[in-house]
Amino acid sequence: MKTYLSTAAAALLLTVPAWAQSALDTNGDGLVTMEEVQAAYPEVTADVFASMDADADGALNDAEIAAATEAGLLPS
Ligand SMILES: [Ca+2]
Ligand SMILES: [Ca+2]
Repeated sequence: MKTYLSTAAAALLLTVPAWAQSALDTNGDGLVTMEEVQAAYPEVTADVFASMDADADGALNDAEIAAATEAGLLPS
């Protein structure tokens, strides 16, 4: 049982934290595109999206979503 518990704990640690896995990522690919953002927040414009997309790859990763949320650009 002890082994089972530590294995479960390790699995939990390896799992992406719930807060990092955005509900915005509707197709679950780990990136949030402008379409996915706008599906939830139609008021987010391309300009706002671009300001959230720090590395300008056209999608938001966990770090960018966290930063955008912290900056108040996305509701948490
Ligand atoms: Ca996605
Ligand atoms: Ca990006």
